[in-house]
Amino acid sequence: SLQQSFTSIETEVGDDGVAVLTIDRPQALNALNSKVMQEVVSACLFLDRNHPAARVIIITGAGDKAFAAGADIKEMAAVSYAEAYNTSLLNGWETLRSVRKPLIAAVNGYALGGGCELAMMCDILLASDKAQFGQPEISLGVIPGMGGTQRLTRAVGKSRAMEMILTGARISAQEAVKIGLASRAVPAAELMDEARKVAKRIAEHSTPVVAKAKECVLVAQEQGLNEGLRFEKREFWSCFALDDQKEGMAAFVQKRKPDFKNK
Ligand code: CO8
Repeated sequence: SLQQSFTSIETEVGDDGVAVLTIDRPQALNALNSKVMQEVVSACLFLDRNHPAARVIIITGAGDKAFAAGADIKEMAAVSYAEAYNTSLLNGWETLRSVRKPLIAAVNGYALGGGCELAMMCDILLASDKAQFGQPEISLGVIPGMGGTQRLTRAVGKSRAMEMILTGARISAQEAVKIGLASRAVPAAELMDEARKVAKRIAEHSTPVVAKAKECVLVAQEQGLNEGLRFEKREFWSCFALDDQKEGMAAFVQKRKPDFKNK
């Protein structure tokens, strides 16, 4: 089963197609130690590949203080360069890139360092109005290492990314929305309802078509315009190989709701 022997995360799949994965180390502000990494990654892969009932995955943090206050500093403090290099320290997070189902970050509090980077690895970033974002690595004598220098720069542009990464200063949820890091900020008490609402809406659509759309948007972040347009066109054409395209367009013409079969 899904929850298996997880000890640092909680998982739950509703009958509405929405899975919620909660990082559950509130006493350490949900700091991302290697256990959390293994569990988040293996839960996401399982939900993605082996759990058709889960169509969208929401990632959030336990408690009302933190989404995740970064990689676990206590675990990293004594690591040598050789160990970091030889073990590909924290590289496991990159596995999340292979998840095809949409990931929504419901950022309920601090999203700092690796926490901000995890949120940015998700496809949609919703923030509680109490959330704070930052890349404070510089004040620990390191730099972001889970994609922060790349994804933050793409999200908010060079000058803002430089300011955050070089000063280590935190920004508010409102500021994060203003600069395009988060799509919306909502009152803390409404965050999970709002995230579910967005997730449910996505879950009503054809799973393979949603996956194609997600992949195309990610290509926009990763490749140049010509490559991206070529990729999009091919994915668009390939939609016509799906029964769901026939159903979606027939439903429109017949003025009824589509009944997607995900094939
Ligand atoms: N790691 C480990 N423990 C943490 C972390 C963390 N990142 N953040 C908080 N905690 C612990 C605290 O040590 C404390 O534990 P204890 O009670 O045992 O002392 C507990 O959580 C509560 O924290 P505070 O008492 O500090 O709570 P405050 O409300 O006073 O402060 C802050 C909240 C401002 C969020 C503060 O905790 C803080 O500054 N935390 C660290 C934030 C940070 O620097 N994050 C970046 C970490 S580095 C990183 O993420 C690198 C990622 C790149 C990896 C690259 C891999 C290739």
